Amino acid sequence: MFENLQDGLKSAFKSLSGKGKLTEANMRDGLKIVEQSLLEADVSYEVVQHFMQRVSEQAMGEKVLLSLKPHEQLIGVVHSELVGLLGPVDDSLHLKKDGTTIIMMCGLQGSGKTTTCGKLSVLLKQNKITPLLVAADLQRPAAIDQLHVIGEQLGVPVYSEKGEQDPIKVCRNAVKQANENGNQVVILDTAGRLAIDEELMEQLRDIDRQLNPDQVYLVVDGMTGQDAVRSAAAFHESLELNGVVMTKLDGDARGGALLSVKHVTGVPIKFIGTGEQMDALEPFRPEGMAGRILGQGDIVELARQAQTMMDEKEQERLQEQLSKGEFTLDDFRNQMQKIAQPGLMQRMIGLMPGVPKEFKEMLGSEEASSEIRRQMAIIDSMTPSERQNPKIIQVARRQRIAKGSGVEPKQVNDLIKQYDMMKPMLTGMAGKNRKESMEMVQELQSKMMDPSSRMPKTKKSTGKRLSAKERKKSQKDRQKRMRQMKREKRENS
Ligand SMILES: Nc1nc2c(ncn2[C@@H]2O[C@H](COP(=O)(O)OP(=O)(O)O)[C@@H](O)[C@H]2O)c(=O)[nH]1
Ligand SMILES: [Mg+2]
Repeated sequence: MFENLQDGLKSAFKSLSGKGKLTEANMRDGLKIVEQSLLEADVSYEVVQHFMQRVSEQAMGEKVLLSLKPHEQLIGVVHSELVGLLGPVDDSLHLKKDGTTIIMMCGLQGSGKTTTCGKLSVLLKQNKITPLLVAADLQRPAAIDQLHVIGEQLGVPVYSEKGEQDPIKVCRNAVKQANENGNQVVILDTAGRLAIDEELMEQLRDIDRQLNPDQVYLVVDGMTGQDAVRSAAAFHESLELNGVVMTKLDGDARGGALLSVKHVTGVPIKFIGTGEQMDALEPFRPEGMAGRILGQGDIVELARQAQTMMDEKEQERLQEQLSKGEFTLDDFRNQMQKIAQPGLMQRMIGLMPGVPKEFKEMLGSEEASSEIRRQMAIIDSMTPSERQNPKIIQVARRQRIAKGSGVEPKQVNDLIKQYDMMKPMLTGMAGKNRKESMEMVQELQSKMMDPSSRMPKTKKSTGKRLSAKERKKSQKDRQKRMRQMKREKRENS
């Protein structure tokens, strides 16, 4: 997410690190890079000015300039100013205790309204609430079908009236049905247009007046940059929005829209869409987002997503099993299958703190997911008793399993080794108190952070000493790199 912005900010901080105490001139240079990165990320000019003024005031102060690690102080300042720019946010849907809560979704065509209706249903269902989705986009016949497909996929009821021309009528009847059926929440999927026009606004205002929704959300496409901000301003003018859902932040979005919309329009972002899958909607938290922009990850969101991978019953069952010291290859396979869901791995990796970019790319790559699929195939080729007790897998069995899953016997071995490493860690964690298990997670994390401990090496050292000629070449290369680095340092300072 927002890689260019991340890189830009990183290079700004890097230019200041290792300098000890900073001069005002050093700091000004660093801040210039921060400003440049924001502008390149398509943050609105006005927001950049405001932001830089606040950051500069603090950065030029004694507290930062005279501190021992000024660049770390500056990161802290930028972090808190980002949080200030994005928040405060209230990600509650404000559901009524009694009666039906009506949520109206609006936005331009293709912004992700219908998809977001489905995603919101997933979040609601996690809280044991089944909403009624209403097909109020009557502009395009396919829109009704699209909502039905999503409803079916998620097990959520959809209300529609084929052939009806009046969206207000459809919405009214839908609310009536929700009341009768006891759906606590009604989500209206309204029509959009290619561009903002008065007719669209009039239709939406009409629905707003007649249905009196409790929450009105605007869905904007985060990839469209400042256009998203402009459309938020226009919709807010007409409808008094309660919040924005910014979608498609998983793609090439540069981050400018996300950072600008609250300051420019006053409407907070409530949720962000981070993928086409139905579980790719996150409640928006400014602290977490600031952390991600600064490359520090977002542990809270990571934990939230990890939790949604398993329902309560499953978690309980696994805990109970683990505390008895049981964790079979079947369980191992289940865990892998969860992680292998399309898009999930990439999203989770993006939230991890301190993972180097190349490593992220590797873990999120197609290769990594096909590796997981391969591992699942290996387990699938085992008999139930082998899965219960992998110790019985010796040469002959190993060969049979390898053949069955189309891998080399060594890969079967590797998988069992991995499992042997995980099992004591997981079962050990089950009986532990919070502090102890956090220590274990940290240990696991530091193992994960050390790319050499997990990354398959592309070029393996043979352990042989290089020939004289090769040594000379490698020395030359190193010297060249050093000279280049020195030159860059001189140019930057
Ligand atoms: N990558 C990505 N695609 C999305 C996201 N949200 C929606 N889309 C895609 O955007 C397209 C338009 O979405 P749709 O919900 O039909 O938009 P609508 O016209 O506003 O109802 C579809 O192809 C969706 O899969 C998102 O968060 N990330
Ligand atoms: Mg739609």
